[in-house]
Amino acid sequence: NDRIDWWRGAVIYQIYPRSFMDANGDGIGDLPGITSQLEHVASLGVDAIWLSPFFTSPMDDFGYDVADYRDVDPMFGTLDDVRALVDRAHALGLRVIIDQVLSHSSDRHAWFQESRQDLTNPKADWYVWADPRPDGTPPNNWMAAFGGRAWTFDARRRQYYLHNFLESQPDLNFHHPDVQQAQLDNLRFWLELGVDGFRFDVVNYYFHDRELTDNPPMPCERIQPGNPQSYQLQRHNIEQPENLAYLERIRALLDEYPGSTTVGEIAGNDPLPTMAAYTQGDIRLHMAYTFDLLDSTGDARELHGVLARFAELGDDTWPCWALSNHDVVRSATSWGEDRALLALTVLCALRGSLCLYQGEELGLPEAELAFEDLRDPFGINLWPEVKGRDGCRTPMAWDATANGGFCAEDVTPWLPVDARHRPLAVARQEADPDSLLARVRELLRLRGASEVLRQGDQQLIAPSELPKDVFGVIRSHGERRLLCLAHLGRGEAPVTIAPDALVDGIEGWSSLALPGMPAPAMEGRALTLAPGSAI
Ligand code: TEU
Ligand code: CA
Repeated sequence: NDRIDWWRGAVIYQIYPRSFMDANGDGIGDLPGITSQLEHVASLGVDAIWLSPFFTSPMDDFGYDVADYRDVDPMFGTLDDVRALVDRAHALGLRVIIDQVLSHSSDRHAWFQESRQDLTNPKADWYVWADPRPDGTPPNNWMAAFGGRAWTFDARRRQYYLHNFLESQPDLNFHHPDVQQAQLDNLRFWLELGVDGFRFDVVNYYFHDRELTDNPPMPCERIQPGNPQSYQLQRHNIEQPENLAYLERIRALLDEYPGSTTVGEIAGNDPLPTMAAYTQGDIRLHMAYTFDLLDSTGDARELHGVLARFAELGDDTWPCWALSNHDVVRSATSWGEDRALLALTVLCALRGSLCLYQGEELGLPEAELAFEDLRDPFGINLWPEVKGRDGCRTPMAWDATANGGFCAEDVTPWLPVDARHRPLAVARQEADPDSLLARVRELLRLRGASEVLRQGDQQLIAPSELPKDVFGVIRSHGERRLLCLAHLGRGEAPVTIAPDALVDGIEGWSSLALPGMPAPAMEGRALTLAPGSAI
């Protein structure tokens, strides 16, 4: 596995450091805790890990507010703990991708502390400052993702600063060449330390329109009630053309480190074309993802719609698909608790690289939390209209003890362990050869061993050619073609399909046993597929 393009078709396991494993008994996960559990991750057969932020931070957004890009928050450990983690991962055959939150910093970053002093200091233009309108109101109508205006007034400078997220997450001004260079230097620091790549937070948010043009209103049907940012199209606060050239500079840096990789997170109103543009030609990002599948509920038409729209943008692209992460409802809940394996099976059929989120291999459902237990500012600020992100961030379930083995039983974990997670804990599933965990290992082994699945082309089958609720793709690589079908209907009725009618010019075919899926009934050259199954 020392290929330079190992990332193409790879499976990446996302670890949320606060919630993976607490090694020092303070109820918060940490780097030594992660290192101690990497064997579990390696046993799944994944290629890499992605670590959510562990950098120095006041934790207003749980590390997505960085106060020092080159150090570790004491809560998580030290730089030596990062080195030990990277060494252990490499010894286990796992690459290490770390989160980089370049678009904004914490307001406690030294850069912002300096920038806010006056209008003339050396970092005065490192953030996005603007004068109030004559009546004292913010310079334009932009809204923040976590509630309220995207502008906060600073009494010392008598100006507003831009923050697309929390007030304590000021946006850096990427139009400034020194900011561009400073962030490239930070990336180099981590490449020198030995990491294999980066997951870039909101990689399409780096640049804003310097004219500060007002955003247009959102079409009514797309407004999410209670989420103020969804009331307007994010047209001028993010997603500016200058970003393309900057991503090429990032790529040139990465190319100095053979085998390194990048995956960009693309948020906003119309992310699919951006994902295509950023990965096309393999000169900017290696991979990118959007929330389109993360928000899916496992409906055949919905899946086809997203993938077809992306496919139209060209095949010279490389997506990284995921169904769960630290921002969205866990897939075992959004798809249904009885469909956790089905969800991962469908995911494994797709062209692109994949992300798996900690606990997804166990089928953990979204945790239910009382308002008093919430910690996520997004969930707290917009409660009760918007369901926050704490439900997918509760501690990993390692065993069936009170705190799921995440921390000792007499310690209070930073978020409570959901009682429904304990019976699904790793130790429980290890003891059961028919567990979801066992199936997921088989499934990932099957995907890993298949050149067609990892690297092959993909042709989507139009819903009109398939029975209702069936999702299908044809993957191909060289002479080999693989027809992947899933019956995503929730009713009782099985469907019959003739593969010969779907794949042109085949002379013969055989069906592949999928872990945990009933063998399809075959009659002549037709297959019968039960609801909730895949072939
Ligand atoms: O997420 C970007 C983003 O768009 C989400 O915050 C989204 O708006 C929200 O989760 C509602 O679904 C990234 C990180 O993944 C997230 O954890 C950070 O809070 C955010 O950026 C700010 O850094
Ligand atoms: Ca700890």
